[in-house]
Amino acid sequence: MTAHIAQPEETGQRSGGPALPQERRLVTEIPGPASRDLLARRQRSVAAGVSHVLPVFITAAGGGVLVDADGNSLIDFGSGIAVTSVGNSAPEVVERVTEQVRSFTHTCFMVTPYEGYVAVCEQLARRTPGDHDKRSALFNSGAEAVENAVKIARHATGRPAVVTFDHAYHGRTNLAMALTAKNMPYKHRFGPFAGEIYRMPMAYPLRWPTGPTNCAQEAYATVTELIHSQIGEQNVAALIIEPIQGEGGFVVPPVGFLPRLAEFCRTHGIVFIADEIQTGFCRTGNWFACEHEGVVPDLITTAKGIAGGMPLAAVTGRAELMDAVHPGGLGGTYGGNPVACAAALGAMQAMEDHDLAGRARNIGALMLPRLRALAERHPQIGDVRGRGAMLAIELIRPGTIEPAPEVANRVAAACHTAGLMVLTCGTFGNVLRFLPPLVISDHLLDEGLSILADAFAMA
Ligand code: PLZ
Repeated sequence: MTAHIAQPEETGQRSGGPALPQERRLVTEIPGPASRDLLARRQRSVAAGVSHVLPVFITAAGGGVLVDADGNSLIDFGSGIAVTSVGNSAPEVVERVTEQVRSFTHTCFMVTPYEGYVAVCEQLARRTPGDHDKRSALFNSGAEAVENAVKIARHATGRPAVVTFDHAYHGRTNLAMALTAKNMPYKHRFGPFAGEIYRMPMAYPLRWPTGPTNCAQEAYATVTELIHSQIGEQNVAALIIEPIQGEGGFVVPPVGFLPRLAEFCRTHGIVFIADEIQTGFCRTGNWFACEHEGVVPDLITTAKGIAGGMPLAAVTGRAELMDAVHPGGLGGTYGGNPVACAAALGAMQAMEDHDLAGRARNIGALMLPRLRALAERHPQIGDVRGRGAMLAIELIRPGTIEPAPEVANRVAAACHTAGLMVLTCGTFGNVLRFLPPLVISDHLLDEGLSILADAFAMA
């Protein structure tokens, strides 16, 4: 017999969004019978290569909770990988999307344009770092934005080489895979990869061979020396970097590294691309993570948080670079779809109205001391790091920096069973990351942190 899939109205709610009861509530084991039935259907119809973190099938979400098909309500510390920063089904997003869907769903901006696309580009010019003249182009996914940023940089400079970093993540399309560092699961047997990509050491304080104090200075010296000796500055179109690395382990470069790299790029006519796909839109306590050190990128790639969960991505940058490309050289059928643009305008409105950058700073201020206290008690926690509401702990074997992915996996699994959604990441799979929706309540944050502490006590 097939288990009954609980509908939102049976769990006391007509729909998702912030009106959902902001509580953790477990009514079955995780996953429950309805989710297990759906999992069986999934296994018969969805390709095995597309995986999941936790097979609870979601029927409603909002604020800081995810409600599943069995009527369980889980605390969300993942935001669908840093996407629903304004919360799931945020009213500002729902209203604008509903209105747009009723008016028209698609024309293709390259066929007959519409205002929403232009309005999103105006907002991007206003919100991204730097007060220079800017242009934007809109796409569907982060990987597509990254591909296009590289196209634009190569076209504008007439140079071939692109510099990327250890632990980088830039997506799953062919060029983006080439830029991404980690083999499993992203690249294994998917080559050959795009050419003219050069990987440099990353300023990773915990793992820098001579220690964190020397990291910024030595990493900068190594990177610039390698670019000079192995590529030649004049052959480099672009350097692409995440201001805080995401999938690669929430690696926060030491202060000074990013500004010096940006300066080096400026000196040599290299396009500095900040990939803010995970860090952008208030996540780190500023609209963009580059702002923490006053870095002004030439091009910036955005996606995820931009549109409250609707698929939208952008490349924004200096007008002279963006406009270097001939008409027709950039685009795509769905890029800047009107419904996604309406969602983005609603999401940015919500970020501004509710000061979500400020809220991200509050979340950091609330969580960091608790995570540091946990690290005092558990020697497997080798590092606590992050900014705003983009935080992580790295698990190691006590007394070493040897990665302990099994501890990360055990703690994550215990959190999931207790109704807390957490994600892991890192080149070595040994980092627990925390990305709550910025609209989550203090009491859910607090309860989530207690669950995490209990999970550590058991691990
Ligand atoms: N650049 C910095 O974080 C996406 C990947 C999830 P897409 N990160 C989540 C997965 O396993 O596929 C990401 C990112 C940074 C680019 C991307 C790619 O964005 O929208 O997933 O293509």
